[in-house]
Amino acid sequence: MQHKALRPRTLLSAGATAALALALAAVPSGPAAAQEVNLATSATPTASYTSPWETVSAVNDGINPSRSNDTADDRWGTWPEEGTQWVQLTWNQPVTVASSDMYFFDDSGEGGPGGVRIPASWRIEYLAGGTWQPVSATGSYGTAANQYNSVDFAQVTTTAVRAVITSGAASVGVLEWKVFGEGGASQAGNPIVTDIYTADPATLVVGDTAYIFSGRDQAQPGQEAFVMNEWHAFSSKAPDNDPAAWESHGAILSLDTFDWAGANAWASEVVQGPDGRYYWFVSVDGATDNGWMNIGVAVADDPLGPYEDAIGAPLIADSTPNSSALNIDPTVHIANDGQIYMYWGSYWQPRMVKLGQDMTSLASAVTTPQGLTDFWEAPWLFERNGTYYMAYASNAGADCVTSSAYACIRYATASSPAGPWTHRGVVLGQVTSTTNHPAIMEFGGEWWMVYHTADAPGGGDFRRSVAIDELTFNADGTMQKVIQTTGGAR
Ligand code: FUB
Repeated sequence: MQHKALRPRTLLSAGATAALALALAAVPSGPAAAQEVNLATSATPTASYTSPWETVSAVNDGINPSRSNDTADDRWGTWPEEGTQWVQLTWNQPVTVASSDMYFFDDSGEGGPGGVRIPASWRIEYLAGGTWQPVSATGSYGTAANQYNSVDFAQVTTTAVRAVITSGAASVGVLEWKVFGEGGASQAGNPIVTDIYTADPATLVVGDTAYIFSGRDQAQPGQEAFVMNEWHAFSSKAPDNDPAAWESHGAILSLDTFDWAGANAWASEVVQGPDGRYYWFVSVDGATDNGWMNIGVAVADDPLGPYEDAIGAPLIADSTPNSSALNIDPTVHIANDGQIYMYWGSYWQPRMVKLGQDMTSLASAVTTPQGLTDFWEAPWLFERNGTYYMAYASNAGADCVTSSAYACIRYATASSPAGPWTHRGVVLGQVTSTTNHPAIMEFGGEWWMVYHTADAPGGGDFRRSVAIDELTFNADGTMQKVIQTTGGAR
């Protein structure tokens, strides 16, 4: 499925304020300035008619369809009503919009003939002074199946747009409608990706670019299990919790890269090795492991790949002496003296090993680190001012969680990356998903905590979303507890 979080198109920068003063009228296009985001997900959807078993909220739920007869998620349709129908998006504050992506629903071939088909024609209108006006489209209104139909138009500032759809062979329907622009309720704010579900972030800074690598949660609504087959990448020159700050690079690594892997593209980290190449340490299930996990390594010359399996087999498996009860969540760090350390583990069993300079071999026995109080899983190792920090998920302690089903992020410090560790407290409280997972980076003198929650529309424990918030150090090197923010709260 194609990821299309942000389309770097442009709007008039002065448009929002000026055009609002012009009584929400259309204003001409102008020079490039602001970056667009999909504003549809912050609108309230309504429709001329909705089939009783379908829902109009499907049109702006942020879920990308895989094809026009994709019924895996909710959809909007008008069967048995035909003729001219409309679906509308209304914002509680004016927005300035200039383009749209429309994915039509067509249920032919879904266990019967179905009553919804690609329409004969359609157009976009916007509310101006209490009346509906057609937008001035710069191209034609496409009616292709199995893809988004993109329309650019002279930007308008308005509180509502609607797609007026004329049926052809049967009733009409929409799987997803994106409307790109700026304004409305603030779009800044976590989670930073809402058109797919993302989890287990890992950060990497290379020059002037910050990267977030994440897993992708593909569980269907109500499905209480991880379904994770690929890893995605996002980059930014100015990291922030505004989704517009992040460019999506789509799925750049999948289970297919590892011939020996069978399932579970879980938590990972990308690290630049001594040879300058990028090593992506991943948690994956082997093809025949029946639910137990391994750590594999992929390698590439560029942070965004293409990646290939660096070993052709797991780096860590159940057969590795003294491995963890669940061999997941690798974190790798090259210390100031050049030695390379990897920590990982779950089920209260952290583990540590030194890696060879090739990043793909073990250079020590596996040991059990000391001092990681109430460790559950998800370690993240980094260094600041000569002190080593280990952040990790914990599911114990009244200072941490309301129930052991959830996790906070604790941290410990040490003068050596091998420990021993001294527990320092909680740096990130319980989140809305049961799992919690830290990644920490410095960029441009600011520190950031990247994690995941269940906060995206339709989210849940198995439909998580990556978030980012500022991380503050005290003068003595301890970390303040992160203030978690959501949509526009900063
Ligand atoms: O996403 C699957 C697993 O859940 C990760 O490996 C853990 O860190 C937890 O987030």
